[in-house]
Amino acid sequence: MVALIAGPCPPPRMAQGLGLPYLAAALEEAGYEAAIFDTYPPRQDDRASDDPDMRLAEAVAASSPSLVGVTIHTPAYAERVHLAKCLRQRLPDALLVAGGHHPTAAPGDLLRRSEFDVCVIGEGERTLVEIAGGVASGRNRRDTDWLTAIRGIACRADGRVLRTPRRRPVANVDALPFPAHHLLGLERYGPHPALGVRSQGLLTYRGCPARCAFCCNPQGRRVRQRAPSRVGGEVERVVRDFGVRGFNVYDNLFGLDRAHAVAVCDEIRRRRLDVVWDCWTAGGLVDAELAARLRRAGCIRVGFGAESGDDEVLARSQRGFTTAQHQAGIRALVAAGLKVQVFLMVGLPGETRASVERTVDFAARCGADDVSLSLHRPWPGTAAWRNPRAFGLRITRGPDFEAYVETESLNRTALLELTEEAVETLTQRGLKCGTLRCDRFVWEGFPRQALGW
Ligand code: B12
Ligand code: SF4
Repeated sequence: MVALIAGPCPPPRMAQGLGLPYLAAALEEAGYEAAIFDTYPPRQDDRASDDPDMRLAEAVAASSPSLVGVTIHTPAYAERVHLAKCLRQRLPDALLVAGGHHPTAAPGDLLRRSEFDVCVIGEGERTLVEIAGGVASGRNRRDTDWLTAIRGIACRADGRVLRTPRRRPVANVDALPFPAHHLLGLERYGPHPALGVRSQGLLTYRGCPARCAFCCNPQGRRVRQRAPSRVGGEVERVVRDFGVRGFNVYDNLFGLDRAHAVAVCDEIRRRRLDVVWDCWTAGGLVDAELAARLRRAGCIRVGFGAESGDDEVLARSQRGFTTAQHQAGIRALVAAGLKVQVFLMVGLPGETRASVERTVDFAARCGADDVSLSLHRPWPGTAAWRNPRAFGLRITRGPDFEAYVETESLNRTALLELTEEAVETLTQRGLKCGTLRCDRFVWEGFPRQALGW
């Protein structure tokens, strides 16, 4: 039995990332039993631990897994290290495997400082199945020789961290089974706030050829498309088997390959499924015609990664788009009747007071319905993290990957104040403007109990 743990959330759940459902499907296809744990068990009586991670570890241990996999995003680093400690207490012999963006970017640190036995680097389907095969044949966590023969991992060997040769991403993504939605307990899910109905993630391709300095580009640079008929088949199955009518398309840039995007829209429409969905794009990748197709296929909302209203900042961030391209894309989407939420950051390479003003102006003028304006948080695995000086940034790092940036002309306090002022200005101008604050739960000690976790 393999237990997989996603970044647990307080109930009700909303659209889940697709990593664990894809991993679980690959395990099941290979003949292994898998379970997904994505919510902290509530504290039902006085005997239950106060610590939500310990309650989760106890719930996982009740199914006696020999292998436990945990997804880690950087802002949750310290919490997942603590979770691993709880898991180790309850499951002294289970192999603890970490995967996802953080272990991919910084496996050595995680292995040195936590109870995890293995970090899986990059896409995990093939790698996890091989690890599960080893565990099923009686291999254990104390003898690491067998692990060193598996590509695409980091593990401890003779007291050192050892990285095995790289594993290439799955070339034919159509060969992967559909995500294991049946393991998610979809009846517990609440409606997605932007779609108004229960929703699930969906990918029409993996990869991103762009090189944005602030992004860890989780899927590698090579684009691997799914056949539109496979995408349509997955949508149809989720609607039919689980009564879910909403989809969050997690493609990095919808419209990157126009012909593929058109074929996906047409395929969804052809199946007459009465679904609503949203997706992410940037620049002028979606023009008027593609926007109209999106609308006809059930797309009602688009997240738009404009990032800055200043061309110099965009160029120094290697964003690959100009403000004029962003503006054209937003206009086309709005004209087609789609709701657009534009995402912007403060603190990118080359940021100055004047460039922040241009970002505020852009947000106010661009025609989007909603604006999300956040402070740039640097992630390991990004070009900016690896070589901040090349981007004119200074990055101060804390022990648990809490990090903040300073630009050539703006220090941390100034950037934070400018972000807050910008949100206030836009709100005063009548725009719906928010900021991504999820990371504060972790970094600023937000009392989790207050959320009922
Ligand atoms: C959907 C999504 C969410 C959802 C669901 C999150 C989730 N549980 O996955 C929500 C809205 C909750 C969310 C929240 C946040 N997210 Co988010 N999110 C995404 C998004 C758009 C898609 C994820 C996805 O499903 N990908 C498709 C699947 C197939 O790929 P995958 O998740 O990478 O999984 C594969 C591998 O990574 C690996 N793998 C993953 N987990 C594991 C576990 C094991 C055991 C193994 C072996 C392998 C493995 O195998 C998987 C299959 O190949 C990504 C961007 C992206 N394109 O991936 C950002 C992304 C993951 N998010 C990111 C961030 C920063 C956040 C937030 C911090 C945002 C914020 N400031 O609030 C929060 C943090 C949440 C938390 N506490 O952990 C960053 C992560 C950067 C980093 N270094 O950690 C990303 C990469 C966006 C970006 N480029 O900046 N997010
Ligand atoms: S921010 Fe988007 S476009 Fe840029 S590298 Fe990351 S996934 Fe690609």
